[in-house]
Amino acid sequence: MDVAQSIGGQFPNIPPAPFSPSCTSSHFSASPKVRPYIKLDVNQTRKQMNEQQRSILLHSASCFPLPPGVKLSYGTAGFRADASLLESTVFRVGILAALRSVQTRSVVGLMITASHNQASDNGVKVADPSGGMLSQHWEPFADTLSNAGDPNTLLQLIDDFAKKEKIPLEGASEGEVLLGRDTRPSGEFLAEAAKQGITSIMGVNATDMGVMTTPQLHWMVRSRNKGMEASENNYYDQLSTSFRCLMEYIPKGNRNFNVNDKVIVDGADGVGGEKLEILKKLLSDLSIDVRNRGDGVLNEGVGADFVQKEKIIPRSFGPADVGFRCASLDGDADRLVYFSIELNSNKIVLVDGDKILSLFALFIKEQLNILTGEDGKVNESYQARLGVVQTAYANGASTYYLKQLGLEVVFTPTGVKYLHEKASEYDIGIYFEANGHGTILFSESFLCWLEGRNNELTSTSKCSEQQEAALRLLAVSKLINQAVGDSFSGLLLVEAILKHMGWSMFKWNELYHDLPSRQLKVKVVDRTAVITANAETVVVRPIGIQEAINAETAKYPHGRCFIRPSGTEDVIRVYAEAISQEAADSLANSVATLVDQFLGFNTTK
Ligand code: NG1
Ligand code: ZN
Repeated sequence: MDVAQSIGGQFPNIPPAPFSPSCTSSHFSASPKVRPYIKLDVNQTRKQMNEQQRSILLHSASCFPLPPGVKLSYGTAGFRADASLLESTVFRVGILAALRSVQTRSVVGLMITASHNQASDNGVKVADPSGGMLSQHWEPFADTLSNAGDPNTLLQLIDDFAKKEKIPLEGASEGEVLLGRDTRPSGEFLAEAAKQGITSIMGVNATDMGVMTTPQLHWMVRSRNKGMEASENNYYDQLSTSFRCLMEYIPKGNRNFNVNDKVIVDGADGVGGEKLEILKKLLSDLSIDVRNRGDGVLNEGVGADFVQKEKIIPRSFGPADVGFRCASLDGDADRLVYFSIELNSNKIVLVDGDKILSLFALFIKEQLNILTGEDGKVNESYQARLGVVQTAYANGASTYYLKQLGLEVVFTPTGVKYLHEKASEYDIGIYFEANGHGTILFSESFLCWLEGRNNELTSTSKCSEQQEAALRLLAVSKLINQAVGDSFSGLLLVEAILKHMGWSMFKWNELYHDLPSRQLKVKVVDRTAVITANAETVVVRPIGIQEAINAETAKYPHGRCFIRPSGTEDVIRVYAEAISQEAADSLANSVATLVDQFLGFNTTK
């Protein structure tokens, strides 16, 4: 595109568009696509369509000016900020998602959510055709695009990027972006901005899926691109059917074991509560009592992040719930933690993502052993690789436990985009963040082998222990979301495994004892001044701070401490672990003071 030509909108050969949006309101109505109808002669098509595309982009971009002084970055999980600042960013991410769809000739997703953040925030992220996070090599483009100052600069950036990435923008392209949002009040108007962005790329449709959980949208994108049925009902069907299948293969001895069939779920007053109400109707063998379904303030004193970080009973839970298994989802239902309520206290016993991961790893390993023998050799030509992926936030006791089980444990930086990528290198890759975000990935080749093995066993040793193990693993691969961490599939898998083992939550929690830990946040002048290495365990900038952290940590027996800039909040996070809670608190506080001295407003001087 030649931007200079487009200034002033001088396109003599293009007749006026029959439909043209006006920018009188900052919020578009649910308008159709911004796509003028033009009849062109064949030889002119390529050039003319280019100009038409340019004119559409310039026009729509002029309707979404950047708020002054705002600079956003794609971060750990897309853009997040106060919702009032996000309209122009969401519009631009709409353009990006459409370009990604055209380039990959696949369906792409755009989710409007700020997950566990406060209700007044919102955010936007893109689901790639695989259903996973946006390819990381597009993130720098997301950053520059979202911060481009004026329509012409925006146009130039799109043009340069389209040339570099060989994205055809001559008008003959096709694409589709599925658009989802959580229950935040700002979601609706931001979805309109996204639609305008998406449809500013000619040939791309925005399909509004309405309110849904983040994992549902990712699941739909993945299913659509695999040519599978991909409606919300198909999602519920797949989860409930595979859960039923797992329950069918509970070992006979454990079927009547006294495991309470009820779980109480805190929906964080977000989208998870209302959707779980739909799913639970399809489940027998499990009773789900859903609390915080959306009538209170989202994420305020409720939800997985609150429960994990504060370790306090969430709203709507109380003494009557002592003795029950309780679980918390986050605002967009991609995180899951369990907890139980302590008698005569406002404290909870937390069973976090690390313990969910450990339960899953134990179960999968057990089933693989039944199927393939202790040495993991499936047959002469196939060796199944089982791997576990964690971040520096994983409690040291969980890592020790997993390694004791003989599992391969690897670390990545924070953010599921890194964990997911690493986990996909295994035949079965299990990843979880301590905060409860994670899933289990099965490789296509392993699933193919598993199907074959199951067929073989059907003819040679039907209903054998081995065949049951194969069927269980196949059911897990269908139950657990292959696109992204999903609190619903996580919840159902935990419930099925506890039943399978005949375990109470107490027994599960006894797998290992967490080392006491503390997380703090420190406000600093510029969090981007902190640069880390080695999966975020070492700070390389500013110079000198890591030595100071090391000196502080050395004062605590078995102490561990690291800092990193948050990708979702404007803070530096401090994590400390030690042999007692007092020691962990003291280490975290001392390092927070160091952070303030090196980077902050020096309030602790
Ligand atoms: P940041 O703000 O970058 O720490 C938080 C979580 C991540 C991840 C993202 C996305 C912690 C310490 N960090 O990221 O693990 O879940 O949010 O939601 O929990
Ligand atoms: Zn979330």
